[in-house]
Amino acid sequence: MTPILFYGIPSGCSFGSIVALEWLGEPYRLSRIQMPEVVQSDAFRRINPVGETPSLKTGDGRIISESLAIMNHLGARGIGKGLGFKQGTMEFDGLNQRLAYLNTSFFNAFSPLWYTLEHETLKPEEKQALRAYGAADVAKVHRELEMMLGKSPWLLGNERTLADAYFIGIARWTKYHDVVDRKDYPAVQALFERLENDPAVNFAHAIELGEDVKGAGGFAGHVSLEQALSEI
Ligand SMILES: N[C@@H](CCC(=O)N[C@@H](CS)C(=O)NCC(=O)O)C(=O)O
Repeated sequence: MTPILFYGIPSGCSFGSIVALEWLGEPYRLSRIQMPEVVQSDAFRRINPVGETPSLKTGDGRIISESLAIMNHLGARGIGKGLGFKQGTMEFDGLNQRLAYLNTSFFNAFSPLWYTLEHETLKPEEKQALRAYGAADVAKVHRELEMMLGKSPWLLGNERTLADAYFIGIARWTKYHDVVDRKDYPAVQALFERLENDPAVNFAHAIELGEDVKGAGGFAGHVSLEQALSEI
């Protein structure tokens, strides 16, 4: 069966997995999961018991959850395209290190900010403390990424990898929180702009917006959660 990526809307971190699938170019389908309602439903918990996207149903019917695991799965399929590397090589370790950083430090820096947006009952002083914590952390990870990038165009040097695909899905969250000006981090800004001009990133934006788009060739259409469940 054609793999299915379960992606969360609005603005899920699964965005990077959509970009990765487009770059890979192999056939895949998408299943659109509304957050928080559907992602936390009993039906979706049959896909991922922790009630989070992304999850990937592989061609042989297994379910893989967690962005890092999905990226490494897709990376292994994309070795010939330079998207991933053979485990045990220096290049694999480098990619895994970047992905781990993005999936922990970078992702988590935004957590207090999302929490303040999603919990309206917080007291003003609680909101203020969480926002200050998030703002400082988001600035810190931007400083760190600027240092990691140095003069390189991509997160691993001269060629794009799945680390860049995952990066863009998280980096665009600054537009919701307004805590850093990315232009203060020129290498991060350049990477962001390079990716925003990438057809796969434009495709992923259009998918999130519910537009009718074709992609680079691998995308084989949407399936409902019900249909995906019936294939398990
Ligand atoms: N560690 C997981 C985190 C996944 C995660 O937090 N997903 C969010 C969207 S970015 C989600 O599905 N949240 C459920 C909700 O909003 O109810 C990963 O990296 O895949």
